[in-house]
Amino acid sequence: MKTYEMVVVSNRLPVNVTRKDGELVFEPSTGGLATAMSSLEASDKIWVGWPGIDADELTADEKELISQELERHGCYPVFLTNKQVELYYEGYANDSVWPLFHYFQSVARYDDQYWKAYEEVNQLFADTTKRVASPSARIWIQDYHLMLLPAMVRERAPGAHIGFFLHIPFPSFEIFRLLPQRKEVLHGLLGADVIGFHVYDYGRHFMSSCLRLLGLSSSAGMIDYDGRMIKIDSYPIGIDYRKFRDQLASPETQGALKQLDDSYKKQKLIISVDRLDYSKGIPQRLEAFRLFLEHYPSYQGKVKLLMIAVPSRTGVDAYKSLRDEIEKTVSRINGTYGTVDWAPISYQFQNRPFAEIVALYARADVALITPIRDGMNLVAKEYVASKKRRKGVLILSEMAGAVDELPEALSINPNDSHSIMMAIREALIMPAREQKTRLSMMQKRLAKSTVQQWGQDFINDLAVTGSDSKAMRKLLKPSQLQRIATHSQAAARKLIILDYDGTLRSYVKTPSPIAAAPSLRTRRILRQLSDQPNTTVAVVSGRSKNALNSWFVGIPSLKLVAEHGAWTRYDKKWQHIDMDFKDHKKAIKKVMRKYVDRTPRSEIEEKDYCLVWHYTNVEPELAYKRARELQRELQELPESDELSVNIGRDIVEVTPHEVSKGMIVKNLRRQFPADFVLCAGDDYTDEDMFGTLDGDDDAVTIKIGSGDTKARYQLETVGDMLRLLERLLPATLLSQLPEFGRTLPSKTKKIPKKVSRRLSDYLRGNK
Ligand code: GDG
Repeated sequence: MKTYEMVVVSNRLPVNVTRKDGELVFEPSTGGLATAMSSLEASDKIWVGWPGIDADELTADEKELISQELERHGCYPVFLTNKQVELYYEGYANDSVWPLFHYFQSVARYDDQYWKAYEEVNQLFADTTKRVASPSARIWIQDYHLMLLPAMVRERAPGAHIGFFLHIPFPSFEIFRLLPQRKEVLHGLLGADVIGFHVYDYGRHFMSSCLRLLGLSSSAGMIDYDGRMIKIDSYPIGIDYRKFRDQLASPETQGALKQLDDSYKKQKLIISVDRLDYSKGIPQRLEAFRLFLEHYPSYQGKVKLLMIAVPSRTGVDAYKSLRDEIEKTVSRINGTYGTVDWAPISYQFQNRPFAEIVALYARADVALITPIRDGMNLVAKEYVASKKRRKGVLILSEMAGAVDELPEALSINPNDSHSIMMAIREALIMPAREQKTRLSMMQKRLAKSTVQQWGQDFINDLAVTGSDSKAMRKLLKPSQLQRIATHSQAAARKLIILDYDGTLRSYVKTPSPIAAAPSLRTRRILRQLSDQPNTTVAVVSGRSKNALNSWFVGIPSLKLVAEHGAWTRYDKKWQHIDMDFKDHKKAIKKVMRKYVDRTPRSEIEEKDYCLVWHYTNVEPELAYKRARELQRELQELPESDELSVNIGRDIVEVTPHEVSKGMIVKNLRRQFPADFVLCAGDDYTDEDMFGTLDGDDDAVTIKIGSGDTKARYQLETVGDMLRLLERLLPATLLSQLPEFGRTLPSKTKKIPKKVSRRLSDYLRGNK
C-alpha cells in the first residue's frame, strides 16, 4: 500500500459518489478546502473521507472500483453504513455538536448511541489515516465531525505532525461544559500539534476549557499537554479571490447578469445566500425586512429581497421545522406587503450554479448576512470579491467570524431587527463613492488573505511545531552538556544550587514529606558532590526545615534553604528571616479554612513562613474556580502588601513578600564565590533564581520540564538531571556511571564490583 507525506482528512471527500440508473457516478466539487489543498506544494498528498454513498448498498467489487477511481482524484475512501451516517453525522455531529457550538443549547440533543457511533467512526477514520500516512506525514484533520481523531491518529502514528482545524465557533466554557463528553472531546483534540480556529476568541475559549476542565496551563498560545507544547492559533479562512474576479468575465456569468438586469431593471436588489440552517439567522432577517417594508412604504415595488437557501441536513428534525417556518413567513410577508405585479421576497430553496451565484453577487445592491453565530461566513467575502465595476453594500452580523476582517461592512446585531432595518435603509441610500471606498478597502485585504494562503500558513506551522520540535525549545544537547562538564572540571570553585521537588525528586501528588523523600541515588549524588573540597551544594526548596532536615541528615556539608528562603542552614544552625509572620498567618489561615470547607479534598499545609492551600485531588473545574477566588480574596487582605500570593502546581501559596529564591541565590553567590555556578529548578519559584543569574557568565541555568522559562537550558526529566549531576562528579567515579541521556536497564548494565562497593559505602554513609 502506497503511503503519503501529506494527508488531509475531512468528513466528506471533494468527490461525491452516487448511483444513477444503477451506475456509479463521480462528481468532483471545488469547495474552498479543495482549492486550498490543490495549492499546497506537497506533490505527495491524499485526501481521506466519506465518498457520500451508503456502504450497505455496495458490493466488495464496487468498493474496490470506487477506491481505484477515487485514487485518480487523489482521494481515499472511508466507507460508512447508513446507520453510521445517521448516528455519527446527523446525530452527534449535527444534532449535538453543531447546535451547541453555535450557542443553540436548547436545540442540542444528546444520545449515547450518537456518541458510540461518533467514537466508532472516528476509529474507522483513524485506521484509514494510519494506512495511507507515511510515518512522518503531515496530517491535517478538518472540523467538528472528527474531534477525536487527532489523539487516535497520534496513538497509531506517533511520529506524524498532526493538525486540526475547526470551521465552526468554539463556544465559551459555560456552553462547552454542557456537552456530556466534553473531556473526551478535549483529550481527542489535544492529540494534535497545532489546533487552528477562524478567530482569536474561539482559540481563547478552547484554552479556557482546557484549563478549567482538565487543569492544563497555557502560555503564549501554547498548551502544555502530555510532554508536548500544542500550538493554538487563529487562521481566518479566505476565499479563492482570483476565481471570483475571473468568473465575472465569463460568458455564463455575463449572461446571467444580463438576465438579472432585464428582470429587475431599476429595482434595488438585496440578496442572501446560505445553507438553510438555524444558525444563519434567516427568520431574523425576514423580520427585519418586514419591518423595513412597514417603515418605508415608499420602497414598495422598488426593492426585492432575493433569498437563496441551499437544502442542508434535511434528515435532522430542527432543519425540517425551520424550513416550514421560513416558507410560512415568506408567504405572509409577500401576502401583506406585495402587490399584483410585485412580491417583496423571492425565495429559492435550491442550489444554484456557481456562475449564477457570482452574477447575483455582482448585481446585488446589498448583501444581507445575518447569522446568529457563524464560524467565519464565506458568502460575505465572496460578495465583496465579486464587485468589480458595480458597487454594493455589505450588511454583516457581528456574530460572524468574518466581521473582524471586514470592518467596513455595516455591522448589525442579528437579534436587533430595528438596527437591521436601519442598516438596510442606510445601505440603500449610501453614496456611490462611499460604497466604492469601503469595498476597495475590504478587497485589498481579501486579495491578500486568500484560501490558498490560509492552507499554506497552517501547513507551514504544522511542519515546524510538529512532533520533532516538542515542548523543549532549549533542550540541552550532548555537545552543550560536554561544555558544561568541561567548564565544571576547569573551575577552581563551584556552586551548585538545586530546587528539590520536580528537580531532584519526581513530583508527588501529596505534601507528605514521607512520600517525597529522596532516593538513595539522589542522596549519594548530593553527598559526593558536596564532599568535593571546592564545591558548595545548596538545596533551595519550598519545603519545611523539618522535612529537609530529615531527608539530608547524613550530609552535613549540604547547604539547606527551606520555605523558599525563609530558613537557611549554611553551617550547623538554622537561621530565619527577621520577620514576625504569626499575625499574618492567622488572617491567611482563616481565609484558607473557608476554602477547605467549601472545596472537598483540598487541604492546608502550614509552615513557619508559608501557608499552602493544596488542591491536587480536587476536580479540575472546581479547583480552577476556587484557586482564583482564593487568590483574589487573599490579595484583598489588609496585610496583602507584605505578602506574595501565587498559584503554583496545584497550590495557592502565600509567603512574606521579601522571601524569594532569587534573593537566596544572590546571597549564596555572595557568600560562596565560584567560577562555575549550576542552578536547576522546575516551577515558577525557580524562575526567580534563573532571572537573578541571567547575564552571569559563570552560571548555567536549567529548567526541568516543558514550557517557557528564563533558564538557558531545559531537561526533560528528573532522571536526566541526576545523570547531569553525575557527570559533574570527579572522573574516578564518573567513568563508571551510565552515559547521560541513555537509561540502561539495570539488568543489562552490571556495575563493576569496585564501584559498587564504593557506591554502597556512600549509601551507608561511610566514606
Ligand atoms: C462552514 C462554517 C465557515 C451557498 N449556496 C450556494 C453556494 N454556496 C456556497 C457559498 C459559500 C459556501 O457555500 C457557504 O459557506 P459559509 O462560510 O457561508 O457557511 P457554511 O456552509 O456554514 O460553512 C462557516 C465555513 O465552514 C468555512 O470554514 O465560514 O462559518 O459554518 O462558499 O458560496 N454555492 C453554489 N450554489 C449555491 O446555491 N455554487
